[in-house]
Amino acid sequence: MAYKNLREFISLLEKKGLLKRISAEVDPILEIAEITDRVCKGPDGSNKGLYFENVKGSDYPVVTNIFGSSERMAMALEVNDINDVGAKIEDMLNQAPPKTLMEKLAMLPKLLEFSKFLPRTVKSAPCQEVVEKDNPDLSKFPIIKCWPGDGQPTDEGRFITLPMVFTRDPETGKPNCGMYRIHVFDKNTTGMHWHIHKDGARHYDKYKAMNKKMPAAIAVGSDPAVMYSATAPLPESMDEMMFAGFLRKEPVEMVKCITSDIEVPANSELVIEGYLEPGETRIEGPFGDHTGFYSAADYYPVFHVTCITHKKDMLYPTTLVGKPPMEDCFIGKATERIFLPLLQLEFTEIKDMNLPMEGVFHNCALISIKKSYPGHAKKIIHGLWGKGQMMFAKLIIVVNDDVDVQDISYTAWRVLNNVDWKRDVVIADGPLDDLDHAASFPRYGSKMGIDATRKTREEGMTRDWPDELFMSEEIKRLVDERWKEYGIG
Ligand SMILES: Cc1cc2nc3c(=O)[nH]c(=O)nc-3n(C[C@H](O)[C@H](O)[C@H](O)COP(=O)(O)O)c2cc1C
Ligand SMILES: [Mn+2]
Repeated sequence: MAYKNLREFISLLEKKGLLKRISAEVDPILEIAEITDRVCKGPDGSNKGLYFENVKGSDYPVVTNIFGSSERMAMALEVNDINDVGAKIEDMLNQAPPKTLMEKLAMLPKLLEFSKFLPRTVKSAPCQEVVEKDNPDLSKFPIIKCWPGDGQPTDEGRFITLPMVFTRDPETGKPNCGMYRIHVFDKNTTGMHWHIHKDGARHYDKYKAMNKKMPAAIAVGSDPAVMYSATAPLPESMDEMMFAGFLRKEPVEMVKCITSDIEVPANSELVIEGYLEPGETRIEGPFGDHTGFYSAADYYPVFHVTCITHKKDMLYPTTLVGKPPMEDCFIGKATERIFLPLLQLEFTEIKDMNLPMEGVFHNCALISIKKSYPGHAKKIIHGLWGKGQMMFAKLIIVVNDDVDVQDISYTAWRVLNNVDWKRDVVIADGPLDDLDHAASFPRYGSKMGIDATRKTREEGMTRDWPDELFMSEEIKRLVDERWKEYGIG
C-alpha cells in the first residue's frame, strides 16, 4: 500500500526508531542546519530523520534528513533494497515487442499496469484545507537558512530546499515537476532556480518567446515517491507524476490550484501558487550547495506568489546540502540504481555504474563494460555525454567488466595501473553543470574520459597485457588446511 502522505512515512520512520523528535525550541536560521549536519554525519545508529516540534517564529513543525540513509531511502520507495526498483524497471523494459496475437494478449496486463499509474485529478484536497489568498505571507512558514553566506543583504537567506516545482509546456500542455531550490526574497516573492538545462527552464523559454505570464506552483511535502520523482532525471517527455505512480504502485492524485490551472499533488503539505513575468530576473543566491561550496549569486527568474494553501496540520520537510555525505547523496544513489537499467537499454555493454558521493554526482562516473571492439570505452564515454543529465559527468572512467566499480580502492588500483595517459584520455568541451565552479566560464568547459580497459593491438598497444596476480587454487587449499599448524591465529 502506497503511503497516503508524508506524515504516514514519518510515522513509519518513528515506529522503526529511525526518527528523533526534538521538542526544544530551535531557530530556523542556521540552528536546524547545524543540528542536521551533525546528525547526518554522525556515527552509525545515530543518523536519523529529525522532527523539530518547536520552531521559533512558526506554528509548524519541521522534518529534516528523512531520506538520509540507504535504509530510509529504500523505505521511502517501499522496497527492501533500492536495486529492487531498478530490477522492476528492467523487467518492464525487457518486454520484447509482441509479434503474435497471443503475445499481444499476454502483454495486455503489463500495459494495463502502466495505465493504472496515470495521475488522477480530484476535486477537493487536503493541501487546500487552509487557503490564504488575500495576503499570502511566506514568513509564517519555518523556511530555514542553511549556511551563513546564504542569500542577499536584503533578505534573510531562507531557501525552500525540497520544493516540487510544477509547470506546464504552453505548446503541448504537458506538465513537468522538478526540484529547483526556492530563495525567499520577501513575503510574496522568490527566486526560481531552474538551471538553463532543465525542463522548467524549457517551459519558461517558451512563455518568454510568447511574451506571456507563466503560471507555476511550488508544492512542499507529499508522499515520498512523489518527492523523489521531482529529482529524477527523466526525459522531458515523461511526466514525473506518472513515474511517481509507477514507483508507489498507485496513481498520484492531483488537484487544480486555486489561482491557476497548474495541478499539484492533493496530499501536499504546502502549496505556493504564483506566476513568473517573462524576462523578469533578479539576483538569486549565493547558496551553500551540495558541492560543499557556495554556488555563486546569479540572475534567475522571479516567482510572484498569488496564493498559499496548506494542510491544517502541516508538516514542513526540508533538507540541508553541503559537504558529502548528506541527505541528497542518498537521493542521488537511488537515482544511480534506478536509472542504470535505463542506460543499459541503450548501452547493453554497461555492467555497472558508480557515482561516488565525493564526486557529488556530476563530477565522477565509474563505469564497467563488457568490451568487444577497439575504441569501445571511448564510444561509451561519448555516448554518455550525449545522454540527458549524464552530459554533466565531468569525469567518466571506463573499466572492464571484471572490475567491481562499487569497490573504489580496487577500481583506483586498476585504473592507475592500466592507463597510458596520452593514449587513453579524451578531453572534450561541452556543457557543464550549473554548479561547477572550476571552469573558466559558467556552464561551459571541459570534461575528461579515461579508458582504463585492457588495451589491444588494434588500439595501438604493441606489448602483451600482463596477467593480474592470483595464487593457485591448490596452494590456497593447502594453506587453508594447514592454517592452524602455523599458529598465526
Ligand atoms: C535537494 C535537491 C536540490 C536541487 N536543486 C536544484 C536547483 O536548485 N536547480 C536545478 O536546476 N536542479 C536542482 N536539483 C536537481 C533537479 O531536481 C534534477 O536535475 C531534476 O531532474 C530536474 O527535473 P527536470 O528534469 O524535470 O528539469 C536539485 C536536486 C535535489 C535532490
Ligand atoms: Mn522533467
